[in-house]
Amino acid sequence: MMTNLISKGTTTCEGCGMELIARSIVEVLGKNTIILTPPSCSAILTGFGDQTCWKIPSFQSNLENIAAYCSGISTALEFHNREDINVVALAGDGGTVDIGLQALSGAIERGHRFIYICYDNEAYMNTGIQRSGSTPVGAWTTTTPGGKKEIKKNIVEMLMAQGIPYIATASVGYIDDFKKKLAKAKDIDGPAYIHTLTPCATGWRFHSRETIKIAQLAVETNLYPLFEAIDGEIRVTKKISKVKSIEEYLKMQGRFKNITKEQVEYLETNAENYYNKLIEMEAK
Ligand SMILES: Cc1ncc(C[n+]2csc(CCOP(=O)(O)OP(=O)(O)O)c2C)c(N)n1
Ligand code: SF4
Ligand SMILES: [Mg+2]
Repeated sequence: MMTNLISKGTTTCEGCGMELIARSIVEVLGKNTIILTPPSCSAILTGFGDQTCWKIPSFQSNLENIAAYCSGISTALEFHNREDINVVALAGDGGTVDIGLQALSGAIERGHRFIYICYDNEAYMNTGIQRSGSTPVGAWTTTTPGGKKEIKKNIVEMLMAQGIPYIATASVGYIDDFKKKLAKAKDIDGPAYIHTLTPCATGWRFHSRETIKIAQLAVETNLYPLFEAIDGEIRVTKKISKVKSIEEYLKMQGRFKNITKEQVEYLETNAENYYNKLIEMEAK
């Protein structure tokens, strides 16, 4: 198993959830991998000029077109009978659910073989913590100083509606679950998508030592259920028997300082309903 395909010193913030996901990607997929990053915090790993943290081929796309680049690279590899090489996008939530959505949807519709990993830190962090379509209701960002009014976009449901052959959610708090899902995604003969929750100490306003705890709590409160769907068949990969309090999760993060009672109630009801819906779909 390869564990050293990213250099030791990087300039991500202390406790960055995205960096842990990046390290797990190279550990699971190994050196036969081409990694693409858009403008975002993952671009820190790709670097600039002749400096990079990756010890595998890497490519920097634009924010709106990473999936189009994946399509092209994947097609070229297919032409050269090099399907042993993994094509992987590591993109943020803004570059996925907002700005790059059209290219992603198109690449999935055409059925290219590539793995798209969205690391969701729930805002445009690299440019100064602006709200994205993936920012949850009630969260402070620099463009929602009183808390976001709108609800989080459910990109996983959108892509499932497109009939993607493999899709999963993951959390940096359950890294073995992420690695298993990535190993499955590698063997899919078509597009695979993993939506990964990666807390960001800088933008969410918590101490960097709490990254894993917060990522686990998001799952244990049912705010962020872990599941996968292979050809539309859902399997909940982490069953929650004793649901933890959403208030506990919110209190750990400065960004929810001004969340309203109604918004908390919405989060609680929605989390419960969505988890129950997934369990019902699994039973079917
Ligand atoms: C079309 C376009 N709009 C805006 C930008 C400026 N920009 C660069 S990185 C970035 C933030 C991306 O946010 P996200 O995808 O969530 O990744 P994160 O920074 O959170 O890691 C933005 C807005 C850009 N490069 N291209
Ligand atoms: S701003 Fe957040 S996502 Fe970006 S490097 Fe820092 S901790 Fe990681
Ligand atoms: Mg982001």
